[in-house]
Formats: sequence, structure tokens, C-alpha cells
Amino acid sequence: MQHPQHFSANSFGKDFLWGVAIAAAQNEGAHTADGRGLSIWDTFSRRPGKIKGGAKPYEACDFYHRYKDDLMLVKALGFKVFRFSISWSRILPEGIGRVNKEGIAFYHRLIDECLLLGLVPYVTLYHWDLPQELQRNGGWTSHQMLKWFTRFVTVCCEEYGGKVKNWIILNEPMGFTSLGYMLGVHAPGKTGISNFFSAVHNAALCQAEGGRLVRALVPGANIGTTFSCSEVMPYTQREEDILAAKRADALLNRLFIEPALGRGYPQVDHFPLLDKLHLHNKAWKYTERMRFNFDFIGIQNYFSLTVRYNALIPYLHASEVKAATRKVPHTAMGWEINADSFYRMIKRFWLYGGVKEIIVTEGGAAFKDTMVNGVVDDADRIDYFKQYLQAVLRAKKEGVNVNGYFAWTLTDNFEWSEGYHPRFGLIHVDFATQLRTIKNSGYWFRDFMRGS
Ligand code: IFM
Repeated sequence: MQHPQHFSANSFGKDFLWGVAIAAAQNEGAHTADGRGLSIWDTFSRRPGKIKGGAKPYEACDFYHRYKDDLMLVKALGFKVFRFSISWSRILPEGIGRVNKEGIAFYHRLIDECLLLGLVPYVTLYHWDLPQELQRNGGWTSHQMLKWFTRFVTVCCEEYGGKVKNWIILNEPMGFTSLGYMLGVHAPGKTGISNFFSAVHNAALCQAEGGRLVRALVPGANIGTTFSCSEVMPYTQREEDILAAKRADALLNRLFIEPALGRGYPQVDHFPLLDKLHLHNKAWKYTERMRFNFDFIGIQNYFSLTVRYNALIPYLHASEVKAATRKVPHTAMGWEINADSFYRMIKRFWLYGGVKEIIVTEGGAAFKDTMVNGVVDDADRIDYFKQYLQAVLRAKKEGVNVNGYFAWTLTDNFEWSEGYHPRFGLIHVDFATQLRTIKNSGYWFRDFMRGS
């Protein structure tokens, strides 16, 4: 995609929300401090071979103790919005029941500090760190999930609803249900279709019921939820590859937005997995309950995907043809860089109808950053942001109500099963000392938002 020589935040209009996002399990650390209970990521990371390099999220970026300094950096870079998530087990160590006053106090301090600095908090309720105690009783596969989630959301709204107006119910439900409950590569490491089906259904219900609860408990709330999305392209124009792409698309892009919009789970011809999902969850009974009129939806696009038919892959019968194999630009995660595809995904979500506003609630990339004489000259990340922001602007100019971009992420952090190796931050972290160094992409963002 071409981008003009001079391109700044001014082009997006004065009301466009410029933000930066983090997540509790990836940033806070302090995993047993002040009465916090364990989350599924604390226990999962103890299992040999599950996290690269045997990394643990126990300390992460120590945001729990360094939040004031980190918020100063958010401010210094010029962001207006700060998106963070609440660690469920920090405020409810057993997931339900007893409230941990110190945990509650931490988020009051964090929110107050945001407000003091003039940063608008966007609070994610669930960003993948289920309390371990709830996982012992089945976690997202349990019929009790909605009851547990209701308790958590109620505590959050009652505590923070007077100060926080912007709420995000779930972060990428397709991510945590597929990676954590089908493929077993994320916490809690469960596998199998039946676990996946139950987790999907409970997540779809919690997404909508959570929205209704926030609406009831927080007057004037602005409520969203986020979806991962990836355009899926067939490797060839052979029918078997085209159908493989359609199946992958239904799972990756349609599984959660369509129930939220009141359409129920997607259906695709010749994809018996989805028929099974409908049956397993008695989906016809739940169309209304899975629907919620979100004020905004968050979309998060990290890669586009090329797939081909593969009879050996159960159910899906499709496998990825990697970006490196196809020799197309990609990040350090091996994820294809394709801003045109991002533009098409924004348009596609908008064209569903029923979506009132879109915010890009995460966008960013990992690259092999190197520090030379205290400088991280991450030109590839700057170029990435230029391309992806240009895609947002193009969609906006064509009438899509896309009103915000939250960079992922503030500091390098714990990248789930990839450990600390992939670096997504605008700010470099030396994990041995916790020293922060603003990367050139951080400075670039600052200048871009200043309009210079
Ligand atoms: O780090 C994650 C984040 O937690 C959810 N969205 C994708 C990011 C990059 O993998």
C-alpha cells in the first residue's frame, strides 16, 4: 500500500481515539503479591515445554509496582487512551466468593492515576487469565461459567463503574477458546472438540450477558468486545482450496461476531464441524441470549492467512501455507504483513450491518529489535504502523465509522506461550533490570500524534 510522504494523526480527525493497550497477565507480574490468587497462566507455565524457554509470567514487566512510571510514559508519548485488563484472581483470588481488598485497591490506584494524567481508561474484563480455582472446576467448559463471570463483572462494575465508562467484555474469544481449549497450546492446555464447543458457547453467552450486566450496572457505559480477525485466502483457485479457506474463515472471523449480532453461529455448506457445534450447544435456543447491542466492536488483525486443503487436519481439512514459504513480508512471529487485507477486514466487519462503531483495539507487530548504544531503531515497526494506519484511514474515508487505534503494546511483555522473546512494545524492556527504553517507533508515534 502506498502512503503519502506526510501523514499524521490530523488526517483522522480530532475525535479519533489514539490509545495503547496492555493486559494484566502479560504486564503486571507480582503474581502472589497482596493476596492475589493464581491464574491459569501461572500454573500452565509450570508445565514443562509449554512456554518457550520455560518463561513464567510471575514478574513480567512488574507493571503492578511500576504502573505510575509506565503511565508517565504513555502520557509522554502522547496517547489519550490507556487500555488495560483486570486480573480476575487479583480481585477474587478464588474466582468467586471472597473479595481481595488489596487487589481492588490496586485498580483504584491505577484508574485514579490514569484520570489524574488525563488518560481515558478502557477496561478489558477478560484477557485470558482465568483464576486457577475456576479451572479446577472446568473453567470455560463449565456450565457455571456464566454465574462466575457474572460475579466478577458485578464486582468490577460496582467498584469502578463510577470512574470508568469504557468497558470491553472479552479479548479475542476465538483466541482463548481455540488455543486454550482445543489445541492445548495456551492455558489451560485442554484439547478436543467437546471442550472447544463448550468453551465457545460459554464465551459467546458471557460476551452478551456481560454486556447486559455492564449496561445495567454502569450508567452511561460505552460497551464493546474484541474480535481477532484474519482474511483467509486460498492458496490456489482449486475448489478444494477455496472451500478450505471458507471453513477457516468461518472459525476465525465469524464464530463470535455473528452470535453477538443476533445471527447465531455461522453455517457453512459441507462443514459438518459447525453443524456439530450447533447441536452440541443446542444453539437454536440461544440466539437471543448470545446477542448484545454493543456500542462498539474492537477488531484486532495481526495477520492474513493463506490456506490449502489438507485431508490430514481433523475437521477443518485445511492447513496454512506460511508467509515465509510464500516469501511474502512477515513479522518475527512469521505473521504475514498485509495492510490491504486489514483494510478489507475493517470494511467487512462494518458491512455486516448492526455494528455502530469500530475501534482497532489492538494493532502492532513483533520484530527482532536490537539495541545499539541505547537506541532501538525499529524502522520495520514504524513502517508497519504507517501501512496499517493508512489502511484505517482509507476505510474511514470510505465511510466506515472507525474511531480509534490502540497500539499493541506499550512495553515488551509476556507473549503467552512464546515467552518473552517476541517483542511487540513501543518501549523496550530489559527483563533482567526492568529498565525501559523508548524505541524509535514510540517516538515516531509521538510525533505522528502531534501532527509533526
Ligand atoms: O499479545 C497478544 C494479545 O494478548 C492478544 N492479541 C494478540 C497479541 C499478540 O499476539
